[in-house]
Amino acid sequence: MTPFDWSDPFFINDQLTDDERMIRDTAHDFAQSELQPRVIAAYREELDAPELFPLMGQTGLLGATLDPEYGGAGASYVAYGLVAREVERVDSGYRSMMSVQSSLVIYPISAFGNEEQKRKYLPGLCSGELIGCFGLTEPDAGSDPAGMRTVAKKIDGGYSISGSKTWISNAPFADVFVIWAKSEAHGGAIRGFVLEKGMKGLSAPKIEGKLSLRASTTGMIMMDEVEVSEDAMFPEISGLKGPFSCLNRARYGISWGALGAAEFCFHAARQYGLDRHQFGRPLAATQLFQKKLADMQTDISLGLQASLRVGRLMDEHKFAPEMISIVKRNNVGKALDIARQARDMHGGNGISEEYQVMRHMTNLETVNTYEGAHDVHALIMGRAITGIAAF
Ligand code: TGC
Ligand code: FAD
Repeated sequence: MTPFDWSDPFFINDQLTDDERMIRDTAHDFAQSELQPRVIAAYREELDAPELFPLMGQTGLLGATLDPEYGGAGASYVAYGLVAREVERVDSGYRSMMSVQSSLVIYPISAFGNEEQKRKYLPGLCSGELIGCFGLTEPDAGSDPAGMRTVAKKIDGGYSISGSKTWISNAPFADVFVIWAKSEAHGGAIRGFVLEKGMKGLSAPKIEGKLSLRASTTGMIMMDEVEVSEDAMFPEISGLKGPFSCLNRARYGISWGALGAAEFCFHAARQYGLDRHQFGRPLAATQLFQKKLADMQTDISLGLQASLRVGRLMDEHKFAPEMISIVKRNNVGKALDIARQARDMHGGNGISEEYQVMRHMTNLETVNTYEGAHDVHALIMGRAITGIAAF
């Protein structure tokens, strides 16, 4: 009989290619050696960490799936998911920094940009010399981005962009801003623009005082008649399918990442239960404790297997966005439950920064909301099941 591996019940490891295992191990070593030693203080003090981008870039973690011609690693979507899992095993905020850069900035420039935009931005974004952000959400348009108010007016030789974006990861220290706006010259259709730090009328104040994702910097983007040339606009892509195509990639990565955070919490709860004695025996010797661990292991292993399947379908260009809604919604929701349970299973120690489970728990509250809130993904699935949009 094959022995059971409690930490990899379905042998995910055996289902990966040699390249994917190598990328995962590289990401794991980087996350444990560079990110783990910083994260407790970074979270406590809400530190900005732009210096992490070149470190991630040198390790090949930015733009992993991009063609090497533009600075990427040409890796599979499964490999990208494995990187997200290893980074988020340390902190969702660090994964956020990485996945915004890869899926929401590098991806749209590579998929929708003209050759000049690709040559100008992609190598620097992949090396981490440039930092990018993605502005879709607005103060009055979150789950419903079609309601955005940011507008691009045609001027001589280009466009003048006005409006505000909020809750934008990386914005306060970003060099490159991918901005979605309604273009008057295109009948109000949503178009994508690449703005640069230092443009007149552009500012990106930090949002202070988050109680979640504190190791990731978040800001607003204020645009007051920011003038850009014609070639700042993505030439072809029009409508919400532009930004939504980017979200597909980021949401998929999050489905793996959240399970990295969940695995951290599961492993920590298991070890705590083995080490901690009450009533004359380890907590792990109690039925309730074991049931909780069994539920965690079940949700993590089913979720990983599902994300691996979706990743393989993405690599074969055979995925539908609703598949991604299933794994983003399920895996993040389950990871949040697991982190809450792990916090409880650590007793009083569970609220201490030292044990780290509560940091994961509060981070996952954000992950459950951004990139399509949990219930919004249910509605995306509901529309596909019934043919009726219930938004
Ligand atoms: P709807 O009518 O459904 O679609 C409009 C057009 O878009 C196309 N489309 C997609 N294309 C590619 N991929 C997808 N997933 C797509 N979903 C829709 C669709 O075919 C249509 O194309 P066309 O050619 O006919 O115009 O649009 P709707 O306005 O009814 O959308 C409803 C809904 C709920 C699906 C959508 O608005 C939604 O997903 N809302 C959630 C918003 C969201 O996820 N925001 C994320 C902001 S970025 C972020 O949070 C980054 S945090 C990252 C980090 O720090 O890690
Ligand atoms: P709302 O849309 O107001 O939703 C509030 C609640 O109502 C949710 O529970 C939602 O599920 C529910 N709801 C909404 N519509 C319906 C409906 N029709 N039926 C039933 N329930 C509904 N955005 C970016 O563009 N770029 C970024 O880099 C970025 N980074 C972020 C980083 C952080 C830390 C956070 C917190 C957010 C970030 N976001 C970013 C924004 C994020 O995508 C939005 O917060 C998210 O899409 C939800 O929008 P909202 O906050 O306006 O909530």
